[in-house]
Amino acid sequence: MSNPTDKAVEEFMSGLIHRNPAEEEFHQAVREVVQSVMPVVLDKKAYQDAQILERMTEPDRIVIFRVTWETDDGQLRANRAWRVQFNNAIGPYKGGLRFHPSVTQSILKFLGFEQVFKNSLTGLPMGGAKGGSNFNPKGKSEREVMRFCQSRMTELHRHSGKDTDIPAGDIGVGAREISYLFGQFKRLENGFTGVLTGKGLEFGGSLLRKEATGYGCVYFCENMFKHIDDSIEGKSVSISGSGNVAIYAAEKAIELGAKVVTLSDSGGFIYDQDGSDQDKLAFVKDLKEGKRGRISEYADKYSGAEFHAGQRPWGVPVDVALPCATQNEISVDEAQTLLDNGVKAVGEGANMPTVLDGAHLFTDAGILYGPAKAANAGGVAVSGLEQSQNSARLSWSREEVDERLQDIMKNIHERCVEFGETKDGMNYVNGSNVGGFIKVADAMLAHGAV
Ligand code: NDP
Ligand code: 2IT
Repeated sequence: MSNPTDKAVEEFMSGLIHRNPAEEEFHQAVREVVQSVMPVVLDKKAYQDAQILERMTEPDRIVIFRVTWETDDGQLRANRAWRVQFNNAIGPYKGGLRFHPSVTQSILKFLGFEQVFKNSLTGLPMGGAKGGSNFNPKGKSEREVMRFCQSRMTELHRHSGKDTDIPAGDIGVGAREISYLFGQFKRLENGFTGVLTGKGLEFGGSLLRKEATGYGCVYFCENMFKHIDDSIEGKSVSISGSGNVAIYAAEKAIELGAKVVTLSDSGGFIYDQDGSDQDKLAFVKDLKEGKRGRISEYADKYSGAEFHAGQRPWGVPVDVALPCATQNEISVDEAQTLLDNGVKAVGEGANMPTVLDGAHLFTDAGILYGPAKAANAGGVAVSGLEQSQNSARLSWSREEVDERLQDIMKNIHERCVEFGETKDGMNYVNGSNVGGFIKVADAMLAHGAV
């Protein structure tokens, strides 16, 4: 290994892996960042003296607790829950909660770590955190979900607060769960504060928070296209997932004149060769947000669409791919297939949806590759705007929030260009990692040994 940067990355990673055994997702997320920021660290002795990388990869704290709750037929159940408070150098801890049976500490550490850089990129004063539980909301009754959320908040409220840590949604945590969590927080604290974001509009939520991640992802793609004098208009788009992020990414892409041909869930994907439209999306919203149904029902309803059970959508030739389901949902082979089929842009609505070697393929091919911490930052950005509105005790119009969201996505793009464009071309991975890193690292330097 002749290159000093590569050598420093490997030395750092071997220590990190030793300290955090069997946390593969966390290793993956850290490796991607360290590959980008190591040249900056090697160039600045103050970062090395302050052990900046070692400190930024160690969460401030992790709270692990048991959540006991009762089923409708009176049986007791216990789940494990976490809150990973990763870094509060530039603002109170901020990040979502994930309820999914696959949740582990490694997954929440990777998500919390990513959130630190993402939140820094938004330009808003937010630190990074993530939490969640291996609880599976699927198949549970409304009352069971409510009892789980209440029991979870009974512990979590000690660690939350509008100036301490502000949770929000993620996979398996939407408006319903946030509402139950908020209700219990309010009751325990005897106070009405903006302690969660993604709240209902009736009790302190922000217009456009629901749409923000998906819309923001498409705005980021449009900024990438603009940078090469192109546009998403007229492009074919494949989207994975059919949850909060996927639905609103599809809505905005269609509104901007793109043709959305796929959606998916863990059961498979639908291919709609005619392209989806706002009416079909209204059906999906009702199916997923209301009835909690399966995406296969789209193909039952619309005869032009096919359902491919047990498969992901990346084999369909498209101009733009928007992975909006979960981590590591684009394998190396799938990344290669997308490239072979002529993909021009990939915008990551989900967190870390592409395996590391697949991400390298996208960057090396020189396509427009918008990594998650830049492309999906619109959700947490509007969460930040929800907090601002709560503090000011007012609410902005939909147009006002949308304008701010568009500005924030444009600024994030500019920051990526500032730190990622070289004579060899544009590298959004380096741009977002370095752009997010510097602000947090400098704040930590300023704070001294804490
Ligand atoms: P939802 O729970 O609303 O939807 C998740 C979607 O992804 C569902 O269609 C689900 O299918 C599918 N999915 C989840 N896990 C898997 C899996 N292991 N394999 C295949 N499909 C899966 O979550 P969101 O839309 O909120 O989140 C999607 C992604 O976006 C996540 O990576 C999240 O971290 C990220 N994100 C979310 C933000 C937000 O504001 N909500 C902000 C930024 C990023 P099924 O129903 O079958 O499980
Ligand atoms: O991954 C994410 O950025 C989120 N799930 C949203 C976090 C938030 O605090 O709105």
